[in-house]
Amino acid sequence: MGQALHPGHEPIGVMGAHIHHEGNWMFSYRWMRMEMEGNRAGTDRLGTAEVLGQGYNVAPERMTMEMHMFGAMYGVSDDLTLMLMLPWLDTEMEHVTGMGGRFTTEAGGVGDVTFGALYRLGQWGSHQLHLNAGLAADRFHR
Ligand SMILES: [Cu+2]
Repeated sequence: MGQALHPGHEPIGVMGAHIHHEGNWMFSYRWMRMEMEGNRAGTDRLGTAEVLGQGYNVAPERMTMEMHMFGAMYGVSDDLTLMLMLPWLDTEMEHVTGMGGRFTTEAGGVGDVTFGALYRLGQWGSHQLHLNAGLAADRFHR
């Protein structure tokens, strides 16, 4: 764990909210699980029968997504920090068919790799302004 300029101030899900001193490395691992259920049309909830009644052969009922996020940060200088984020995703979705059958689909793999740079524009007392620029590489998508 590296020494950040303002350590421990941001919530765990917020990426790139701090910069590092020159020569400092930080490695992180975050785990996230998301569960979704049901269907909606706009803001209205739709039951499975209503979805199938609209002419669809299959209606999804439930989805679970797990994300393992690996991250690395490096302080090139006291003003410039580079970031790399590599997510691994596992998704499972349960479906019901118009004939009453059930099946589950699974998908997993590497998500979008993100390269980022944080540049400190200025610091006033305990406040600091920095620029967060990122580039996502989605070459893993088909
Ligand atoms: Cu860091």
